[in-house]
Amino acid sequence: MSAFPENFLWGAATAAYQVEGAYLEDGKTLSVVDESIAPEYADTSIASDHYHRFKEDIRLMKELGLTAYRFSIAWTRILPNGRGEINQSGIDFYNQLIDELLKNEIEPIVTIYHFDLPVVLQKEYGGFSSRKIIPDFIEYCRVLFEQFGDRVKYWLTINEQSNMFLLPYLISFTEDSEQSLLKQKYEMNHIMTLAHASAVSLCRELLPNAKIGPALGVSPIYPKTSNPKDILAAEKAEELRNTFFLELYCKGQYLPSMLAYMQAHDCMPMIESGDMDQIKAGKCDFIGLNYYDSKTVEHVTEQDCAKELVINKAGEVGSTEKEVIEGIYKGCSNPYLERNDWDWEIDPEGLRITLNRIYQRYEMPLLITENGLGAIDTLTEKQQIHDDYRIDYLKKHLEQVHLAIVQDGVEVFGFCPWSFIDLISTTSGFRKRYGFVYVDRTDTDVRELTRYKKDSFYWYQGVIRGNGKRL
Ligand code: BGP
Repeated sequence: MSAFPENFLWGAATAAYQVEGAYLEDGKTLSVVDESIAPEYADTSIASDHYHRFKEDIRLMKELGLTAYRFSIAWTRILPNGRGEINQSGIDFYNQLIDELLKNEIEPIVTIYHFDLPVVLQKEYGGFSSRKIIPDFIEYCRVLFEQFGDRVKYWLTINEQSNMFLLPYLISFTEDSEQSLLKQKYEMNHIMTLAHASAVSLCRELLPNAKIGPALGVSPIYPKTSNPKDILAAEKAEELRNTFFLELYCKGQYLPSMLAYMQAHDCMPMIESGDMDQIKAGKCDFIGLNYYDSKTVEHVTEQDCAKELVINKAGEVGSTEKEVIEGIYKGCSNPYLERNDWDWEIDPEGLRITLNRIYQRYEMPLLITENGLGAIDTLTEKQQIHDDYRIDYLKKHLEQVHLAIVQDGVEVFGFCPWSFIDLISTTSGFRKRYGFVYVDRTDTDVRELTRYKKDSFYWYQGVIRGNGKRL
Protein backbone atom coordinates (compact mmCIF):
# COMPACT_ATOMS: atom_id res chain seq x y z
CA MET A 1 0.00 0.00 0.00
CA SER A 2 1.35 3.44 -0.87
CA ALA A 3 1.42 6.12 1.79
CA PHE A 4 -1.19 8.82 2.23
CA PRO A 5 -0.45 12.28 0.80
CA GLU A 6 2.33 14.26 2.42
CA ASN A 7 1.07 16.50 5.23
CA PHE A 8 -2.13 14.46 5.51
CA LEU A 9 -3.75 15.50 8.79
CA TRP A 10 -3.87 12.50 11.12
CA GLY A 11 -6.41 13.66 13.64
CA ALA A 12 -9.05 12.66 16.11
CA ALA A 13 -12.19 14.49 17.21
CA THR A 14 -14.25 15.46 20.25
CA ALA A 15 -16.90 18.06 21.13
CA ALA A 16 -16.98 20.36 24.13
CA TYR A 17 -20.13 19.20 25.93
CA GLN A 18 -19.22 15.55 25.48
CA VAL A 19 -15.68 15.72 26.82
CA GLU A 20 -14.98 18.84 28.89
CA GLY A 21 -17.22 18.64 31.96
CA ALA A 22 -16.99 21.72 34.23
CA TYR A 23 -20.33 22.70 32.75
CA LEU A 24 -20.95 25.50 35.22
CA GLU A 25 -17.38 26.34 36.11
CA ASP A 26 -15.49 29.59 35.63
CA GLY A 27 -18.47 31.51 34.36
CA LYS A 28 -19.87 28.97 31.90
CA THR A 29 -23.66 28.73 31.62
CA LEU A 30 -25.80 25.85 30.35
CA SER A 31 -26.40 24.96 26.75
CA VAL A 32 -29.42 23.16 25.35
CA VAL A 33 -27.47 19.88 25.14
CA ASP A 34 -26.39 20.17 28.78
CA GLU A 35 -30.10 20.05 29.54
CA SER A 36 -31.15 17.42 27.05
CA ILE A 37 -29.11 14.34 28.04
CA ALA A 38 -31.48 11.60 29.24
CA PRO A 39 -31.39 11.13 33.07
CA GLU A 40 -30.27 7.49 32.85
CA TYR A 41 -26.96 8.61 31.31
CA ALA A 42 -24.05 10.63 32.64
CA ASP A 43 -24.75 14.33 32.50
CA THR A 44 -22.27 16.85 31.13
CA SER A 45 -21.16 18.16 34.53
CA ILE A 46 -17.97 16.08 34.62
CA ALA A 47 -18.02 14.16 31.32
CA SER A 48 -14.40 13.06 30.74
CA ASP A 49 -13.07 15.96 32.82
CA HIS A 50 -11.01 17.16 29.89
CA TYR A 51 -11.38 20.74 31.15
CA HIS A 52 -9.11 19.92 34.07
CA ARG A 53 -6.98 17.25 32.42
CA PHE A 54 -6.36 18.71 28.99
CA LYS A 55 -2.57 18.73 29.48
CA GLU A 56 -2.55 15.04 30.33
CA ASP A 57 -4.83 14.41 27.35
CA ILE A 58 -2.59 16.35 24.99
CA ARG A 59 0.39 14.30 26.22
CA LEU A 60 -1.57 11.25 25.13
CA MET A 61 -2.34 12.87 21.77
CA LYS A 62 1.36 13.46 21.30
CA GLU A 63 2.17 9.87 22.19
CA LEU A 64 -0.50 8.72 19.74
CA GLY A 65 1.23 10.83 17.11
CA LEU A 66 -1.73 13.04 16.17
CA THR A 67 -0.92 15.85 13.79
CA ALA A 68 -4.38 17.41 14.17
CA TYR A 69 -7.11 17.57 16.79
CA ARG A 70 -10.69 18.54 16.08
CA PHE A 71 -12.50 19.99 19.11
CA SER A 72 -15.38 22.37 19.60
CA ILE A 73 -15.56 25.60 21.54
CA ALA A 74 -18.45 26.01 23.97
CA TRP A 75 -20.31 29.21 23.12
CA THR A 76 -21.49 29.31 26.75
CA ARG A 77 -17.90 29.46 28.01
CA ILE A 78 -17.04 32.41 25.78
CA LEU A 79 -20.28 34.38 26.01
CA PRO A 80 -22.24 33.13 29.03
CA ASN A 81 -25.19 35.36 28.17
CA GLY A 82 -25.12 34.27 24.54
CA ARG A 83 -23.80 37.70 23.59
CA GLY A 84 -22.33 40.77 25.22
CA GLU A 85 -19.77 40.37 27.94
CA ILE A 86 -16.84 38.08 27.09
CA ASN A 87 -15.87 35.58 29.77
CA GLN A 88 -12.09 35.86 30.11
CA SER A 89 -11.80 32.46 31.85
CA GLY A 90 -13.33 30.83 28.79
CA ILE A 91 -10.89 32.61 26.48
CA ASP A 92 -8.02 31.60 28.77
CA PHE A 93 -9.03 27.94 28.69
CA TYR A 94 -9.07 27.70 24.90
CA ASN A 95 -5.88 29.77 24.62
CA GLN A 96 -4.11 27.28 26.86
CA LEU A 97 -5.58 24.35 24.93
CA ILE A 98 -4.55 25.77 21.55
CA ASP A 99 -1.07 26.75 22.75
CA GLU A 100 -0.50 23.33 24.26
CA LEU A 101 -1.56 21.67 21.00
CA LEU A 102 0.75 23.84 18.93
CA LYS A 103 3.61 23.26 21.33
CA ASN A 104 3.12 19.58 20.56
CA GLU A 105 2.88 20.18 16.81
CA ILE A 106 -0.80 19.30 16.66
CA GLU A 107 -2.91 21.40 14.29
CA PRO A 108 -6.08 22.67 15.99
CA ILE A 109 -9.29 22.24 13.96
CA VAL A 110 -12.03 24.20 15.68
CA THR A 111 -15.76 23.51 15.46
CA ILE A 112 -17.58 26.73 16.23
CA TYR A 113 -20.98 25.18 16.92
CA HIS A 114 -21.55 21.58 17.94
CA PHE A 115 -25.23 21.42 19.04
CA ASP A 116 -24.60 23.50 22.18
CA LEU A 117 -26.77 26.58 21.86
CA PRO A 118 -26.80 28.77 24.99
CA VAL A 119 -30.03 28.10 26.90
CA VAL A 120 -30.51 31.85 27.36
CA LEU A 121 -30.86 32.31 23.60
CA GLN A 122 -33.23 29.38 23.30
CA LYS A 123 -35.42 30.94 26.00
CA GLU A 124 -35.19 34.44 24.63
CA TYR A 125 -36.16 33.81 21.01
CA GLY A 126 -36.14 30.11 20.26
CA GLY A 127 -32.49 29.84 19.15
CA PHE A 128 -32.06 28.94 15.49
CA SER A 129 -35.78 29.21 14.85
CA SER A 130 -35.39 33.01 14.86
CA ARG A 131 -33.30 35.23 12.62
CA LYS A 132 -32.22 37.03 15.79
CA ILE A 133 -29.66 34.28 16.18
CA ILE A 134 -27.67 35.47 13.16
CA PRO A 135 -26.13 38.64 14.69
CA ASP A 136 -25.52 36.76 17.95
CA PHE A 137 -23.84 33.87 16.18
CA ILE A 138 -21.71 36.25 14.15
CA GLU A 139 -20.69 38.14 17.26
CA TYR A 140 -19.62 34.83 18.80
CA CYS A 141 -17.67 33.95 15.62
CA ARG A 142 -15.99 37.35 15.64
CA VAL A 143 -14.78 36.79 19.19
CA LEU A 144 -13.34 33.39 18.20
CA PHE A 145 -11.67 34.69 15.04
CA GLU A 146 -10.18 37.67 16.88
CA GLN A 147 -9.02 35.71 19.90
CA PHE A 148 -7.78 32.50 18.29
CA GLY A 149 -7.45 33.24 14.57
CA ASP A 150 -3.74 34.05 14.87
CA ARG A 151 -3.16 30.35 15.60
CA VAL A 152 -6.16 28.41 14.27
CA LYS A 153 -6.07 27.76 10.51
CA TYR A 154 -9.00 25.36 10.14
CA TRP A 155 -12.54 26.23 11.19
CA LEU A 156 -15.78 24.26 11.04
CA THR A 157 -18.95 26.32 11.23
CA ILE A 158 -21.88 24.11 12.19
CA ASN A 159 -21.82 20.44 13.08
CA GLU A 160 -24.38 18.24 11.30
CA GLN A 161 -26.99 20.73 10.23
CA SER A 162 -28.32 17.83 8.18
CA ASN A 163 -28.91 15.53 11.13
CA MET A 164 -30.95 18.09 13.00
CA PHE A 165 -33.69 17.19 10.53
CA LEU A 166 -33.64 13.56 11.51
CA LEU A 167 -32.97 14.04 15.20
CA PRO A 168 -35.20 16.79 16.54
CA TYR A 169 -33.80 16.36 20.05
CA LEU A 170 -30.75 18.24 18.81
CA ILE A 171 -32.77 21.38 18.60
CA SER A 172 -35.63 22.54 20.76
CA PHE A 173 -38.54 23.42 18.52
CA THR A 174 -41.17 25.74 19.85
CA GLU A 175 -44.08 23.56 20.88
CA ASP A 176 -46.67 26.31 20.80
CA SER A 177 -45.66 27.45 17.33
CA GLU A 178 -48.45 27.75 14.81
CA GLN A 179 -46.14 26.34 12.18
CA SER A 180 -45.92 22.61 11.55
CA LEU A 181 -42.79 20.84 12.76
CA LEU A 182 -41.73 20.35 9.15
CA LYS A 183 -42.07 24.04 8.39
CA GLN A 184 -40.10 24.90 11.54
CA LYS A 185 -37.30 22.57 10.44
CA TYR A 186 -36.98 24.20 7.02
CA GLU A 187 -37.13 27.68 8.53
CA MET A 188 -34.39 26.69 10.95
CA ASN A 189 -32.33 25.20 8.17
CA HIS A 190 -32.51 28.42 6.18
CA ILE A 191 -31.48 30.48 9.19
CA MET A 192 -28.62 28.09 9.98
CA THR A 193 -27.45 28.30 6.38
CA LEU A 194 -27.42 32.09 6.62
CA ALA A 195 -25.50 31.89 9.90
CA HIS A 196 -23.02 29.46 8.34
CA ALA A 197 -22.53 31.64 5.23
CA SER A 198 -22.12 34.80 7.31
CA ALA A 199 -19.48 33.04 9.41
CA VAL A 200 -17.61 32.02 6.25
CA SER A 201 -17.70 35.60 4.94
CA LEU A 202 -16.51 37.02 8.25
CA CYS A 203 -13.69 34.49 8.37
CA ARG A 204 -12.58 35.54 4.86
CA GLU A 205 -12.55 39.16 5.95
CA LEU A 206 -10.72 38.72 9.25
CA LEU A 207 -8.57 35.67 8.50
CA PRO A 208 -7.79 35.57 4.79
CA ASN A 209 -5.38 32.67 5.21
CA ALA A 210 -7.72 30.43 7.20
CA LYS A 211 -9.85 27.63 5.73
CA ILE A 212 -13.46 27.22 6.74
CA GLY A 213 -16.22 24.73 5.99
CA PRO A 214 -19.18 22.90 7.53
CA ALA A 215 -19.11 19.49 9.22
CA LEU A 216 -21.88 17.66 7.44
CA GLY A 217 -23.35 14.38 8.68
CA VAL A 218 -23.61 12.17 5.61
CA SER A 219 -24.81 8.66 4.81
CA PRO A 220 -24.97 7.58 1.18
CA ILE A 221 -28.39 6.22 0.31
CA TYR A 222 -28.93 2.98 -1.57
CA PRO A 223 -32.02 1.50 -3.19
CA LYS A 224 -33.29 -1.77 -1.73
CA THR A 225 -33.58 -3.38 -5.19
CA SER A 226 -33.10 -2.54 -8.87
CA ASN A 227 -36.81 -1.79 -9.15
CA PRO A 228 -36.82 1.71 -10.68
CA LYS A 229 -39.31 2.74 -8.01
CA ASP A 230 -36.71 1.94 -5.32
CA ILE A 231 -34.00 3.69 -7.31
CA LEU A 232 -36.13 6.81 -7.54
CA ALA A 233 -36.84 6.62 -3.80
CA ALA A 234 -33.09 6.40 -3.10
CA GLU A 235 -32.30 9.34 -5.38
CA LYS A 236 -34.97 11.44 -3.72
CA ALA A 237 -33.71 10.46 -0.28
CA GLU A 238 -30.16 11.38 -1.32
CA GLU A 239 -31.40 14.83 -2.36
CA LEU A 240 -33.41 15.32 0.81
CA ARG A 241 -30.72 14.12 3.22
CA ASN A 242 -27.44 15.06 1.55
CA THR A 243 -27.49 17.05 -1.70
CA PHE A 244 -29.90 19.65 -0.33
CA PHE A 245 -27.27 20.82 2.19
CA LEU A 246 -24.30 20.43 -0.13
CA GLU A 247 -25.90 22.63 -2.79
CA LEU A 248 -26.45 25.35 -0.20
CA TYR A 249 -22.91 25.14 1.17
CA CYS A 250 -21.03 24.68 -2.10
CA LYS A 251 -23.14 26.49 -4.67
CA GLY A 252 -25.25 28.79 -2.54
CA GLN A 253 -28.52 27.57 -4.00
CA TYR A 254 -31.57 25.50 -3.25
CA LEU A 255 -31.78 22.31 -5.28
CA PRO A 256 -34.71 22.68 -7.74
CA SER A 257 -36.28 19.43 -6.56
CA MET A 258 -36.12 20.66 -2.97
CA LEU A 259 -37.79 23.93 -3.90
CA ALA A 260 -40.57 21.89 -5.47
CA TYR A 261 -40.73 19.66 -2.40
CA MET A 262 -40.94 22.59 0.00
CA GLN A 263 -43.68 24.22 -2.10
CA ALA A 264 -45.68 21.02 -2.24
CA HIS A 265 -45.34 20.34 1.47
CA ASP A 266 -46.03 23.86 2.61
CA CYS A 267 -42.68 24.17 4.32
CA MET A 268 -40.97 26.80 2.21
CA PRO A 269 -38.84 28.97 4.49
CA MET A 270 -39.09 32.73 4.45
CA ILE A 271 -36.36 33.75 1.98
CA GLU A 272 -35.83 37.48 2.32
CA SER A 273 -34.29 39.61 -0.39
CA GLY A 274 -30.52 39.44 -0.19
CA ASP A 275 -30.54 36.04 1.57
CA MET A 276 -29.48 34.03 -1.45
CA ASP A 277 -26.71 36.52 -2.28
CA GLN A 278 -25.43 36.21 1.25
CA ILE A 279 -25.53 32.42 1.06
CA LYS A 280 -23.72 32.46 -2.31
CA ALA A 281 -21.07 34.81 -1.00
CA GLY A 282 -20.33 32.44 1.87
CA LYS A 283 -19.16 29.47 -0.17
CA CYS A 284 -16.98 27.20 1.91
CA ASP A 285 -13.31 26.24 1.25
CA PHE A 286 -13.68 22.56 2.03
CA ILE A 287 -16.29 20.12 3.25
CA GLY A 288 -16.00 18.31 6.55
CA LEU A 289 -17.77 14.94 6.57
CA ASN A 290 -19.01 12.94 9.53
CA TYR A 291 -19.45 9.41 8.25
CA TYR A 292 -20.61 6.40 10.24
CA ASP A 293 -22.96 4.35 8.09
CA SER A 294 -25.01 4.13 4.92
CA LYS A 295 -28.80 4.01 4.63
CA THR A 296 -31.03 1.90 2.43
CA VAL A 297 -34.52 2.82 1.33
CA GLU A 298 -37.41 1.46 -0.69
CA HIS A 299 -40.39 3.10 -2.35
CA VAL A 300 -43.52 3.86 -0.41
CA THR A 301 -46.98 2.64 -1.25
CA GLU A 302 -50.24 4.42 -0.53
CA GLN A 303 -50.61 2.37 2.63
CA ASP A 304 -47.39 3.76 4.14
CA CYS A 305 -48.07 6.59 6.55
CA ALA A 306 -45.44 9.12 7.59
CA LYS A 307 -43.34 8.00 10.55
CA GLU A 308 -40.51 9.67 12.47
CA LEU A 309 -37.27 7.80 12.98
CA VAL A 310 -37.04 6.13 16.40
CA ILE A 311 -33.38 5.71 17.27
CA ASN A 312 -31.97 2.92 19.36
CA LYS A 313 -30.50 4.66 22.38
CA ALA A 314 -30.18 1.64 24.62
CA GLY A 315 -27.92 -0.49 22.43
CA GLU A 316 -30.65 -3.14 22.11
CA VAL A 317 -30.10 -4.68 18.70
CA GLY A 318 -33.09 -4.27 16.41
CA SER A 319 -34.85 -1.50 18.32
CA THR A 320 -34.39 1.19 15.66
CA GLU A 321 -37.58 2.08 13.82
CA LYS A 322 -36.81 3.55 10.40
CA GLU A 323 -38.60 6.60 9.14
CA VAL A 324 -41.20 6.82 6.40
CA ILE A 325 -41.34 10.01 4.39
CA GLU A 326 -44.77 10.02 2.83
CA GLY A 327 -44.76 9.72 -0.93
CA ILE A 328 -40.95 9.59 -1.08
CA TYR A 329 -39.18 6.77 0.68
CA LYS A 330 -39.21 4.30 3.51
CA GLY A 331 -36.07 3.26 5.38
CA CYS A 332 -35.17 -0.45 5.40
CA SER A 333 -32.19 -2.54 6.39
CA ASN A 334 -29.40 -3.67 4.11
CA PRO A 335 -28.91 -7.45 4.10
CA TYR A 336 -25.28 -7.13 2.96
CA LEU A 337 -24.10 -5.15 5.95
CA GLU A 338 -23.31 -5.96 9.56
CA ARG A 339 -24.51 -3.60 12.25
CA ASN A 340 -23.34 -2.51 15.67
CA ASP A 341 -25.45 -2.85 18.82
CA TRP A 342 -27.12 0.44 18.01
CA ASP A 343 -28.19 -0.87 14.56
CA TRP A 344 -25.79 1.40 12.66
CA GLU A 345 -24.94 -0.43 9.44
CA ILE A 346 -21.19 -0.77 9.03
CA ASP A 347 -20.21 0.09 5.47
CA PRO A 348 -16.60 0.99 4.64
CA GLU A 349 -17.26 1.07 0.88
CA GLY A 350 -20.04 3.53 1.65
CA LEU A 351 -17.38 6.00 2.72
CA ARG A 352 -15.62 5.70 -0.65
CA ILE A 353 -18.99 6.07 -2.40
CA THR A 354 -19.74 9.22 -0.39
CA LEU A 355 -16.32 10.74 -0.99
CA ASN A 356 -16.78 10.11 -4.71
CA ARG A 357 -20.34 11.38 -4.93
CA ILE A 358 -19.38 14.62 -3.23
CA TYR A 359 -15.97 15.24 -4.74
CA GLN A 360 -16.89 14.41 -8.33
CA ARG A 361 -19.82 16.84 -8.06
CA TYR A 362 -18.23 19.77 -6.17
CA GLU A 363 -14.47 19.27 -6.55
CA MET A 364 -13.85 20.67 -3.12
CA PRO A 365 -11.20 19.35 -0.72
CA LEU A 366 -12.69 16.96 1.82
CA LEU A 367 -11.81 16.45 5.47
CA ILE A 368 -13.20 13.50 7.37
CA THR A 369 -14.31 15.16 10.58
CA GLU A 370 -15.83 12.04 12.20
CA ASN A 371 -15.76 8.29 11.64
CA GLY A 372 -15.76 5.58 14.25
CA LEU A 373 -17.42 2.71 16.01
CA GLY A 374 -19.55 3.06 19.13
CA ALA A 375 -19.21 -0.07 21.28
CA ILE A 376 -19.28 -1.37 24.82
CA ASP A 377 -15.63 -1.75 25.87
CA THR A 378 -14.35 -3.90 28.70
CA LEU A 379 -11.46 -2.94 30.93
CA THR A 380 -9.57 -6.13 31.83
CA GLU A 381 -7.92 -6.80 35.18
CA LYS A 382 -4.63 -5.80 33.60
CA GLN A 383 -6.14 -2.45 32.62
CA GLN A 384 -6.22 -3.30 28.95
CA ILE A 385 -8.98 -2.79 26.40
CA HIS A 386 -8.98 -5.27 23.53
CA ASP A 387 -11.06 -3.33 21.01
CA ASP A 388 -10.18 -5.30 17.90
CA TYR A 389 -13.71 -4.54 16.54
CA ARG A 390 -12.81 -0.83 16.51
CA ILE A 391 -9.46 -1.49 14.82
CA ASP A 392 -11.25 -3.56 12.21
CA TYR A 393 -13.81 -0.81 11.59
CA LEU A 394 -11.24 2.00 11.28
CA LYS A 395 -8.82 -0.05 9.21
CA LYS A 396 -11.49 -0.93 6.65
CA HIS A 397 -12.69 2.67 6.45
CA LEU A 398 -9.17 4.03 6.05
CA GLU A 399 -8.52 1.54 3.26
CA GLN A 400 -11.49 3.00 1.41
CA VAL A 401 -10.26 6.55 2.01
CA HIS A 402 -6.93 5.52 0.53
CA LEU A 403 -8.62 3.98 -2.52
CA ALA A 404 -10.71 7.12 -3.01
CA ILE A 405 -7.49 9.15 -3.03
CA VAL A 406 -5.30 6.94 -5.22
CA GLN A 407 -7.84 5.32 -7.53
CA ASP A 408 -10.60 7.91 -7.78
CA GLY A 409 -8.60 11.13 -7.56
CA VAL A 410 -10.54 12.45 -4.58
CA GLU A 411 -8.78 15.13 -2.54
CA VAL A 412 -9.00 14.16 1.12
CA PHE A 413 -6.64 16.11 3.34
CA GLY A 414 -7.28 14.61 6.75
CA PHE A 415 -8.94 11.99 8.89
CA CYS A 416 -10.33 12.78 12.35
CA PRO A 417 -11.90 9.64 13.78
CA TRP A 418 -14.50 9.94 16.48
CA SER A 419 -13.27 10.08 19.13
CA PHE A 420 -9.86 10.77 20.57
CA ILE A 421 -10.96 9.78 24.06
CA ASP A 422 -14.08 8.19 25.54
CA LEU A 423 -16.79 10.76 26.06
CA ILE A 424 -20.54 11.04 26.50
CA SER A 425 -22.30 9.66 23.49
CA THR A 426 -24.97 12.09 22.32
CA THR A 427 -27.60 9.38 22.59
CA SER A 428 -26.20 6.72 24.90
CA GLY A 429 -23.95 8.07 27.63
CA PHE A 430 -20.73 6.26 28.56
CA ARG A 431 -22.10 2.84 27.63
CA LYS A 432 -21.35 3.56 24.01
CA ARG A 433 -17.66 4.34 23.69
CA TYR A 434 -15.63 5.52 20.73
CA GLY A 435 -12.21 6.60 22.03
CA PHE A 436 -8.63 5.45 21.47
CA VAL A 437 -8.22 6.30 25.15
CA TYR A 438 -10.44 4.65 27.75
CA VAL A 439 -11.82 6.80 30.57
CA ASP A 440 -12.48 4.84 33.72
CA ARG A 441 -15.97 5.87 34.67
CA THR A 442 -19.52 4.73 34.00
CA ASP A 443 -22.75 6.66 33.67
CA THR A 444 -23.48 6.29 37.37
CA ASP A 445 -20.02 5.95 38.92
CA VAL A 446 -17.51 8.69 38.17
CA ARG A 447 -14.54 6.79 39.74
CA GLU A 448 -11.08 8.29 39.17
CA LEU A 449 -11.48 9.01 35.45
CA THR A 450 -8.10 7.38 34.89
CA ARG A 451 -7.01 7.20 31.26
CA TYR A 452 -5.96 3.85 29.72
CA LYS A 453 -4.70 3.30 26.19
CA LYS A 454 -6.82 0.85 24.22
CA ASP A 455 -5.42 -1.61 21.66
CA SER A 456 -6.76 0.74 18.97
CA PHE A 457 -4.47 3.46 20.38
CA TYR A 458 -1.38 1.40 19.55
CA TRP A 459 -2.81 0.43 16.17
CA TYR A 460 -3.53 4.06 15.18
CA GLN A 461 -0.10 5.09 16.45
CA GLY A 462 1.46 2.62 13.99
CA VAL A 463 -0.74 3.88 11.16
CA ILE A 464 0.30 7.47 11.77
CA ARG A 465 3.99 6.58 12.07
CA GLY A 466 3.93 4.95 8.65
CA ASN A 467 1.76 7.72 7.14
CA GLY A 468 -0.91 5.12 6.47
CA LYS A 469 1.40 2.60 4.74
CA ARG A 470 0.66 -0.03 7.36
CA LEU A 471 -2.98 -0.28 8.22
C1 BGP B 1 -22.33 12.69 15.59
C2 BGP B 1 -22.02 13.85 16.49
C3 BGP B 1 -21.06 13.53 17.59
C4 BGP B 1 -21.13 12.12 18.14
C5 BGP B 1 -21.34 11.08 17.07
C6 BGP B 1 -21.67 9.70 17.58
O1 BGP B 1 -23.63 12.84 15.14
O2 BGP B 1 -21.49 14.91 15.77
O3 BGP B 1 -21.22 14.54 18.55
O4 BGP B 1 -21.97 12.02 19.22
O5 BGP B 1 -22.33 11.43 16.15
O6 BGP B 1 -23.03 9.62 17.89
P1 BGP B 1 -23.56 8.93 19.21
O7 BGP B 1 -22.87 9.62 20.32
O8 BGP B 1 -25.02 9.16 19.22
O9 BGP B 1 -23.21 7.51 19.08
